[in-house]
Amino acid sequence: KALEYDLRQAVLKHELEVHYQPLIDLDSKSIVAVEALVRWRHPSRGLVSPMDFIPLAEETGLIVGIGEWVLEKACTQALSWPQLRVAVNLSPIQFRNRDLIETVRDVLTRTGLEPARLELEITESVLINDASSALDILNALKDLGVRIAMDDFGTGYSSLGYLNSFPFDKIKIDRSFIGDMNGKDKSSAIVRSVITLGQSLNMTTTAEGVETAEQATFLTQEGCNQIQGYYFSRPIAADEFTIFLENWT
Ligand code: G
Ligand code: G
Ligand code: MN
Ligand code: NA
Repeated sequence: KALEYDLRQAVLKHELEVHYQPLIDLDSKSIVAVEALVRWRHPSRGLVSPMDFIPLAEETGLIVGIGEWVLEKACTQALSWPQLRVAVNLSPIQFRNRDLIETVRDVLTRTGLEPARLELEITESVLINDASSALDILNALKDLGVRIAMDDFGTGYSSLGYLNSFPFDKIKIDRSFIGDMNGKDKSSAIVRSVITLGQSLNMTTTAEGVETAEQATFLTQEGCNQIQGYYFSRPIAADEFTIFLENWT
């Protein structure tokens, strides 16, 4: 309850921040996109991870307002990085909210961000309960011109058939597989086959949680399109990201 009160206050007191993590294209070695990740700068607890407040925000419904704020913030910020796409995470609660399509359309109009530069990340869980309405929502989002990424791929319960049935532009391979890779092991085999799957379905593949040069090399050899992880940068504040971008060669 105390935390719920604090979270309501956080929104009013502007204690939420958006941090940004680069996605690197392996062909061009350039930064092609950035993922927006929310943080809470709590007056006494310090920087609170979304893992510690998104669940509460979901239970209380606060996620709808917070999510819209993150979306608008990220789209506005992306205007100052014109060469990049911006990826924003959507909670299943936001996904099922009846106003989602209108909200996304309004934010695009208000900010003037080109829709094709916005990528919405959803997890497999949104597809499970009601696949036919999920398909309607995804198609409506696609009609706005935004891109859709399947986040944390491999951790949920959805079948491979879902990849075929839903209009995903990108598959983000969950970082647990990347962290476990060791050349000849099972995780490497899974990562390799997801990359192949993405290629045959004409979807961009992104590997998350890349922390070492070895992982980056393996992913490059296997034909992964983009990588993201601490090896290049942790999620950082917008000002810091602008400098990071200027120094990237
Ligand atoms: O940045 P990281 O620790 O910091 O994020 C932890 C989890 O919180 C991840 O699963 C990430 O997808 C999620 N997350 C981060 N930012 C947002 C956001 O703006 N909206 C939603 N729904 N989830 C987010
Ligand atoms: O669920 P989603 O993929 O949106 O979450 C992104 C999360 O992954 C964030 O918490 C982000 O801080 C974290 N993250 C990003 N890069 C790395 C990495 O290289 N290693 C680890 N362990 N976590 C990472
Ligand atoms: Mn994500
Ligand atoms: Na992920």
